[in-house]
Amino acid sequence: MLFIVVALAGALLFVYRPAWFPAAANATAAGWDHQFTVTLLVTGVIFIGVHLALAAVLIFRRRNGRRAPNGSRWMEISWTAATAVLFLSLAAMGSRGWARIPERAPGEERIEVYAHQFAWAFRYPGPDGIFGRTANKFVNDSGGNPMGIDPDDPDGKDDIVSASLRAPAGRNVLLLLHSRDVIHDFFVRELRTKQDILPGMEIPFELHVDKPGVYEIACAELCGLGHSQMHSVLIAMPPAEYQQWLRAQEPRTH
Ligand SMILES: [Cu+2]
Repeated sequence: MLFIVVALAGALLFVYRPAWFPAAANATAAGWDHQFTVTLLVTGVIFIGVHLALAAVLIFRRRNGRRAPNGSRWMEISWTAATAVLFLSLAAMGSRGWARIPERAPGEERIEVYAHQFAWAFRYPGPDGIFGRTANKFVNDSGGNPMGIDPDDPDGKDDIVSASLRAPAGRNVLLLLHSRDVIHDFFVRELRTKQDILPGMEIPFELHVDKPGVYEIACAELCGLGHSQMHSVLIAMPPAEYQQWLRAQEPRTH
């Protein structure tokens, strides 16, 4: 009876979905959802089938007082082979999902992401299209310079620094991820993607959001006491509105 209850309760959880993912924000994320649904269906049907079969065997044995046969080599070989085929097929489907990750396009917009304990900062290169030099000694959070832009570098004069990430919807944007201290992780649930950020490395991340909207950015790597407070927002805007916003930004004053 316990096996039957476990099997049916497990199935009900997925049929009624008391909690589920937020809507996917791009085609890659929708691809992951599809893969997840297929995996869940296949493994779910097997899970319920195995539990019901086990329950049936137990009931049958009790009624008839018969012992189960000691084993069957043929059956063991066939379900081991079937499991191998199943998992390899799911893995092959999954690698098709990886192949759908947006590709880098020449001339696409670049935005730098700076993670630090326990906040996010974003930098746009400004009208000249060039990011100014940075160095740790120039880092000044209260002075609005969380990435440490060199005040003597003319390329940095027009850089725009923001506490939230604005990006044009429907376009590919190359994010360049940096960490100032420990390992953090850039995570947007609607993109179904997490990317670790390692100090001392610049990690590229192709961002593509189909629909304008506001999405939470969370740190998905336990990075210290304030980890749970480390979030920001990704604001995907219609491209024209985004350009307008960029033009309206004051360049840094120091
Ligand atoms: Cu973090």
